[in-house]
Amino acid sequence: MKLYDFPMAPSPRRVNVFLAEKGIEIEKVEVDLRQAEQMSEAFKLINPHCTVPVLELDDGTYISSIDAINRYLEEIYPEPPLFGTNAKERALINDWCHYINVNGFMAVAEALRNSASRMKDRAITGPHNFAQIPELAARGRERVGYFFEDLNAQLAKTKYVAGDAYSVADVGAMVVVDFATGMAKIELPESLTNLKRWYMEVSARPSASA
Ligand SMILES: N[C@@H](CCC(=O)N[C@@H](CS)C(=O)NCC(=O)O)C(=O)O
Repeated sequence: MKLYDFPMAPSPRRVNVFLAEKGIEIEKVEVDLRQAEQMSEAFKLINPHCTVPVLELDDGTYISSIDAINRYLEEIYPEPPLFGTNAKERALINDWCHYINVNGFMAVAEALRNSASRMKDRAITGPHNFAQIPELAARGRERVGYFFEDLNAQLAKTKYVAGDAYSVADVGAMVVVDFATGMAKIELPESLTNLKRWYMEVSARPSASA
């Protein structure tokens, strides 16, 4: 098994943190996004969507979405469970992962990719170029604010994002908070005390440095 990776980017980090939680070490191949290596003809044969992470299985199969990669790893390495231990837990974790992808990750990406000068004409990932739309950057920042508020409200009720146990939903949400506050420079409001309590706890786990 091999992971096509770029450690500075949030999406591969969601797999790297997951691997660290499982205590798994696998071969990694760096795809330098700063050099646009994801757009090369050689990499398009690995992932025509031109994104990282990609997991290559020993039989040459490629898996290119974060959730599919982490689910595959969960089946191969079930301990510790990060996708829940029964039908209800799995459903809630999947629910939150979907919410985090659509309203967290995509909102930060919308804010960043429509404003950063290095992403000119790269407002959306993939093989096709799209121009930036400044209004979408502003909308993305607004959406991230609501995402923080929603997580804060959830974390008033639960210890972790999807319930009492740490799960892949916490991995996703932590990486999105770091993506927002780091690359997109969107501050976490001091008033969101539940979110801050959770964020400090999950960020202190050894896996967070992956
Ligand atoms: N397929 C991934 C998305 C992966 C993704 O967006 N990766 C970004 C890095 S965070 C990327 O490869 N960007 C390439 C680019 O900016 O052209 C998913 O499951 O959501």
